[in-house]
Amino acid sequence: MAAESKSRALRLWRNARLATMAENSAGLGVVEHGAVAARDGRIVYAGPESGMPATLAQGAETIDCEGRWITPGLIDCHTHLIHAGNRANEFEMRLAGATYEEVARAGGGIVSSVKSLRAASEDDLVAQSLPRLDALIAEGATTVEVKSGYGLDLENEKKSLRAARQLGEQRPVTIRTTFLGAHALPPEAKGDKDAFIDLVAKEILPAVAAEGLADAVDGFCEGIAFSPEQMARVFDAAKAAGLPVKLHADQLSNLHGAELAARYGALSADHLEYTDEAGAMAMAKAGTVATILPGAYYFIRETKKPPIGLFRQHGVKMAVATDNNPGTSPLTSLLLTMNMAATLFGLTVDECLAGVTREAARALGLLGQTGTLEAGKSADLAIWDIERPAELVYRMGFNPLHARIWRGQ
Ligand code: DI6
Ligand code: FE
Repeated sequence: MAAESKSRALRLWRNARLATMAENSAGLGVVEHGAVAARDGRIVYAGPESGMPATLAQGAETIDCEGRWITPGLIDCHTHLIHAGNRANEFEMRLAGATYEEVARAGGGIVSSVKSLRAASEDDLVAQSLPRLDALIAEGATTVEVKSGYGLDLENEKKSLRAARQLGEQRPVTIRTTFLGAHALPPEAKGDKDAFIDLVAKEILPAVAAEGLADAVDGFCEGIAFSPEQMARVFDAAKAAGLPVKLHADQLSNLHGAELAARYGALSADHLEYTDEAGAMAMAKAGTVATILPGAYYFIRETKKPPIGLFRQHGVKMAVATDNNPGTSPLTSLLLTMNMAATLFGLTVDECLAGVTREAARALGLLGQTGTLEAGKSADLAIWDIERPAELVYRMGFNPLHARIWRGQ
């Protein structure tokens, strides 16, 4: 009996080609004749099949991958997956000529999603968001970050984060929650941004943190949202609550959000279309990951590209994510997101794949747990019917996933 349960806990995927994405290996960390072994949901070996300790093969449940590629399970490190309804109507307005900022200033935009979210129950939010999560999972996602930010008061922010946690109970996937209270000004704030930031920093954030509902804190630093000074007050509250920070920075203009994020040791600064060299240098120094969000760039027809060359030059790590949200990126495909990052911004195949695995894990503070195929990490794998990794970036709207493994299962 004991031997039987032991053997069940040991699983071996052999006859595979691996893109380990390991930090210290060149490129994708390719292993041509590779195997991955996992015990109790953790990787105990990932490398050449010939170098695997013989004891691992004994009693293991063995899966012949028939030469398929194995990558780390994909990670979407920036989503607003929990939302109610959609904004296809605003899409139509923009097609008729309005800009995203004009739609927002006319009372549409984020605030219209706030109205929908407040009207929805927690269970309704979960039910509406599960199909989006399922779309990510169907393409091999094993970890997904989910932000609040459409509640904008204590009850509705908590409801959003509880709904996000529920997603992780209803599906075999790791959910990381981020409190995005400083996303937009709710109607009841009557234009007083400072008073609202006080409410977020002094009441909502501490309460959310005390209930353990958030793994990190984010904000929208922008002309149509909050100033760097206001964001700093939220970040101070996050630090006081012991939570790491991230920032929507320099998406529509350069308010030096990247530098602000770096100053607070942020896990990531995200969007970054208008970031300048000083911002890139500050991020490099702080180890803040640049999260590239080509879906939003594409969807709002932005023309200013994030400074990929500066990120490379200064050694800023780059993650790639969907930014799934109803207003600027109704995108639920990490494969298509990689294609956009390559085609629109010139990321290489290696950068794209690192961006949705290792660097996405880093952007969530999870690099010790997932994001590469290395002993000690969670056995989060994606097995693909492809001949070469470039195919994952190359196709548009085709899913070559063969199997997805989350924590060894
Ligand atoms: N930047 C974005 O692109 C999204 N949020 C943000 O801070 C847009 C969210 C929305 O329009 O609903
Ligand atoms: Fe976003």
